[in-house]
Amino acid sequence: MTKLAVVGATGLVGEKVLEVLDRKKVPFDELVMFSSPRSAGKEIQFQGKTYIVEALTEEKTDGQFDYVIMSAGGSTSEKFAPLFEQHGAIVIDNSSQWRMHDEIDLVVPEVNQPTLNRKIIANPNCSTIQSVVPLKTLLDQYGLKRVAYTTYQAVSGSGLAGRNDLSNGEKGEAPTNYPHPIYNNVLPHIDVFLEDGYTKEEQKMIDETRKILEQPNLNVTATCVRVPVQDSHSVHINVTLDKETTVDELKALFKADERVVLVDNVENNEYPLAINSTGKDEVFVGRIRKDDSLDNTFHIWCTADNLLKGASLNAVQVLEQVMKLNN
Ligand code: 2RA
Repeated sequence: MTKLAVVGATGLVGEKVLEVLDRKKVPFDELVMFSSPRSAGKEIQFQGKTYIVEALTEEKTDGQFDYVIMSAGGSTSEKFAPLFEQHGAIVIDNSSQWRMHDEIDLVVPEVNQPTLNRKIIANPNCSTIQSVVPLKTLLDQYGLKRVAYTTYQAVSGSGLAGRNDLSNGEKGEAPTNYPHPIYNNVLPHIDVFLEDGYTKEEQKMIDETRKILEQPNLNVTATCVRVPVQDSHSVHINVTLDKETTVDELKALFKADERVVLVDNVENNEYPLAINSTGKDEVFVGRIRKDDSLDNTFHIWCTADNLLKGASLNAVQVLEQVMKLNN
């Protein structure tokens, strides 16, 4: 008897989690959907049944759950994930709350396995998830010396409000979620600024890349940018390898690697595009070029659906991974 909880079931990512659970026919015997008190009572149709979303309370964490997927923000996860864990559940959390805790696994199933030191597993940041998949391929084959990211992140990464700001902007209305208009604009500002001038989003990519790839001394830097795109993040990865190789070798490597989809035929204007990634599970790489300004350095363009592989799909893949470990 497998009992599953989805916390944040009425949110943008939570809705996608349900969609992926259904599409992948993840096996469970009982499902409970939780939300904040504000959204409690909402009816959700799922696999032919009507579910009434319940307000999450401390008492309800003692519901004999085997697995919990949380997409409800850091403060909710800080309070409730340990309670679910104490009552025996394995918790997969989409917030940034637990990611950098030493004893907590930070998992991208194509890259690493959970140790389950704790029964809380953190889902990485969306722009990190899509980037470490091709980087793992390069790490295993050539070793990594340095990574410089520039991201072009969709507004859905900031939730429904981001989408509203994009559509409001089209109507010429002032933004609610961003410090400046996002419509017809590009904002080098995601999350809050830190004392060193980096943003929290940029620091997340740096710290999480090192943790997931188990490369604590890897030289990583990042510039994270919000662009007026509804869904799917694009990331420019400038990567320096430990060993020599060629563009053709890299293309052959990615073409043969089932963890990514190579889209790289510039003669035909074929390269990864956000609009072609939306709704898809895969991580797309292309526009692979040599960077002659540094030895063994290459440019890679990477896209993925930030709500799927960047969040809900990765969380469900982690669930499938731990279900396998438990059987
Ligand atoms: C964003 N990665 O895109 C952050 C959180 N989802 O806003």
